[in-house]
Amino acid sequence: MKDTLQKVCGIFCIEGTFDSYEEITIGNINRTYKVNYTGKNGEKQSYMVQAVNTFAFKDPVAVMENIDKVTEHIRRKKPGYTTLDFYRTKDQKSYFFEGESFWRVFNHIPSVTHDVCDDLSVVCSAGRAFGEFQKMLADFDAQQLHITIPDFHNTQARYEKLERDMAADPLGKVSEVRKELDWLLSVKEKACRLVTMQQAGELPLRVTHNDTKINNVLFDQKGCQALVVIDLDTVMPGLVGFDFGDAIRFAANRVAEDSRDWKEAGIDLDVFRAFAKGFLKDTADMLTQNEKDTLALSCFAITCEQAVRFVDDYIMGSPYFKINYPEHNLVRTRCQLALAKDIEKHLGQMEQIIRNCFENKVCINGANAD
Ligand code: GN1
Ligand code: MG
Repeated sequence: MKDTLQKVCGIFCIEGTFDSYEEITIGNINRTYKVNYTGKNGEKQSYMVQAVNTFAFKDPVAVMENIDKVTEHIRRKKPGYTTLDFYRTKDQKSYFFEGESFWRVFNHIPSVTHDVCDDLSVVCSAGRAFGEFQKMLADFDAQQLHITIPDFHNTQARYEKLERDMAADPLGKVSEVRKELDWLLSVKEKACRLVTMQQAGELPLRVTHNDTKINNVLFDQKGCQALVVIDLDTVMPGLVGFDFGDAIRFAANRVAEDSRDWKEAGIDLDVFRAFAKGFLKDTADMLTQNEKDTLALSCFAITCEQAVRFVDDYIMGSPYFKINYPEHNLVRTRCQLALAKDIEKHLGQMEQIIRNCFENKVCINGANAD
């Protein structure tokens, strides 16, 4: 691997001596490495080298074009705001394509990430970062964006693919997950409601991040203050609920997304409230009534959608998500299912928390929002 990384860094005109590298295991799609160099004057410098997964991203050049446009827009609006900066090759490209491998290199930002977090001020800060991200892109022309993964959060289309794959059942795994599948199919209408509303013109399309796991926020080195939202590969037109729901699905779960203790999965309402307060700080004023009314439901919808994606990948032999052991996607599915069931039970309370946030004008630093 060292030779490949060194070669890639050379192509992106990185100078100095290659010291070492480590693989960053966060992320279920791309392969990411931190490489450490000593520059000409003896200074230590690290870079992030990433191999984009071309099975997930069929047109990675389009991904890079989107990222360039979005980061440029943010830089123009907020000079001095931390952003990812991509290194260029000799011919000024932000990527290097060789065979199946699509490489890019960006700045390493000294920072901390959280996979799970029960510190409510940290959660609130993450919410604020994702809300601010969406606000910064509110005046970005969505027409300029390529659709990097079609129907990415089209829950209906995700269900339809699952149903096709269940019918084909190429590996004979469907009977093993019959219970999970039956439950998911039984809530299909509710899980797809956001998409149905969007199709009926009842929810507006915005520019959304679409992959708002809390570990896609870099925090300062104390781990408290959000610095920047990363992983912009899926920035596309979407619903506000995609970002809100996905963030809650990940950050407000009582256990990790792939915990073998999936029976313990469930919604932590304190984390939910803290994230909502942060997220709504910048977005509250721009949301329509329907958007406000469906924020809690979006958590249920996105959790079901994620379960559909994991179980589908499992029955197809896990071609999409990185796995560490054969049943990894099954464990992830069960964990999402347990979480979705718990969210469903608490929907009324979640809706009340959101209403309280609006009534209290989303006072991020002030008294409790409920
Ligand atoms: C993938 O790469 P990562 O871990 O940020 C996936 C998300 C899923 C997530 C589940 C392009 O995100 O949609 O929610 O795994 N990204 C893509 O952990 O499919
Ligand atoms: Mg991602």
